[in-house]
Amino acid sequence: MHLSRAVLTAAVVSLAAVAVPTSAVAAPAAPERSVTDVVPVPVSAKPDPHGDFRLTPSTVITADRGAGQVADYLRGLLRPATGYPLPVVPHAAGLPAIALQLGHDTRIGTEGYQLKVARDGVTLKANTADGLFEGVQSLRQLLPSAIEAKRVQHRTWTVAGGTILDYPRFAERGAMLDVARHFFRPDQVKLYLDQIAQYKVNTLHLHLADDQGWRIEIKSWPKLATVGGKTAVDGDPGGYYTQAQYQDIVAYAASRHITVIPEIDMPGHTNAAQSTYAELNCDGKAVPVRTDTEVGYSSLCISSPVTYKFVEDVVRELAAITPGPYLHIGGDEAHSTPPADYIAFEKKVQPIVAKYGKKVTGWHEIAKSDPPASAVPQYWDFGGDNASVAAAAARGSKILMSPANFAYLDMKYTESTPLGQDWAALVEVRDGYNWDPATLVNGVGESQVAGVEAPLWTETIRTSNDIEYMAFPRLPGIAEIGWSPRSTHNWDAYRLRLAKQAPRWVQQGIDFYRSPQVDWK
Ligand code: TNX
Repeated sequence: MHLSRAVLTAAVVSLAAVAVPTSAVAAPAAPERSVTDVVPVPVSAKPDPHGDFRLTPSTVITADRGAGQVADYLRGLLRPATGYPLPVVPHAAGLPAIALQLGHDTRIGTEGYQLKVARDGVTLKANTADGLFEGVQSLRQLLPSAIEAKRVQHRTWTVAGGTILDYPRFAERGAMLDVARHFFRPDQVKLYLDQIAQYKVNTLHLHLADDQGWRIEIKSWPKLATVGGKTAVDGDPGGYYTQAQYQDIVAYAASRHITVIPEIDMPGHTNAAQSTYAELNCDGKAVPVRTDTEVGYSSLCISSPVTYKFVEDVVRELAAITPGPYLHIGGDEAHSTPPADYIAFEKKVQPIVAKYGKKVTGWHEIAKSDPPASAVPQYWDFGGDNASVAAAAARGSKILMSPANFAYLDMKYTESTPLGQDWAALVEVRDGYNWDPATLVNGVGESQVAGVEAPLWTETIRTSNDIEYMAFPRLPGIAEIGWSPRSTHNWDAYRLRLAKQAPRWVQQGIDFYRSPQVDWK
């Protein structure tokens, strides 16, 4: 049936005349956003349709002592698109406010928060600045996606009303960027930090050295960076971070409440060092430079004292510029190191890390060396039985979960994905979301899991757009697995929430993969 505009108008007028609420005439528009749409999904979220809060030019941000940095960050998020001043002040003095409060709430731990959005103001409470920061990431998603625009948008800014109580399932939600196969400049790393922080990722693991390139200045072995840093996969240009640049990245990460874990991979994946310094080879001859993508051919010289001088110098310098508690010592795919030598190497190197005040993390092969309970093996295999990993967990180690067939962001989505590899699996968005870190490895249950990490190896990845295409939309799924309670895990619900993130990525300029498994609209 076709009704003319005049007939429709008359119908609306007559309905209005009998005082039917307007919602009866126009189909009620589903709210664009709700506290239940946040990714990662909160522990509990109750929408309040009467509690929407409107940002205006007179809105202020109040901050308790200790909350100033997060308040400034929030202001920085909200100002470009609104153009409002949003001053950070100690007291609201009757003005509408977003209040950042620090307190003691035993339900939410060190990263949890409680958020209340009501008509007269927004209150965000946490026990720590980390918790406030994670709460700000939720608050941000309650605003229209246009809030992510870089220029002023003339429109209304409504924060969806309701309450959220939220805290993480696991302490560690990480991302890894391989800056060795291809080098990424500090500004590119910072961009990725900003992108991952919005999903409550709290760790960035930087894979700083591999066969094809060495990426961090070591003052006592200067050619590692200046010579070993020149190369990258396929003869592409390399690069390295000076220690000052690395510290600047670490500080930027800290401002996003992200801890950096630096990795020097050894005793394998060391060709860049061994082609630069002849004395790192058993025969005293430098090996040729390699920029192909083979793995497993290199090994430090396990019997040589120079090897341990090298390791100690690198560990000492890296520990001194790394405030986080962990150094990652690699340990994967050491196929050219005999097993007994591998154990001997680990037994010498792990105490060096401890000597410089850091805890050891490394790929799960390090579990074969009976590391101390403080060490965190990072599991990258496909799940099932792994006796040494289960034994490490039984001795008290927590295990970080990065199964290659689910969590590796360098795996292709489908056969026809232009970037990435497929040795572990094709990982569509649903595959990357549908696994449980607490049932992956036999003998490693919920309480023995440190968390999850999504590694991005970069053999085929050259640009920030490439990073974005592989990480989005899979990274938010790994972040949700790490943050949200298992009871909330549901693909059908997740894919709807994920679809609502896309307009935000468009505003942010994130070049994401439009998986056919998600109805992007
Ligand atoms: C395996 S799994 C590696 C890396 C490669 C990656 C490519 C593991 C710890 N190491 O050396 O870059 O596969 O997917």
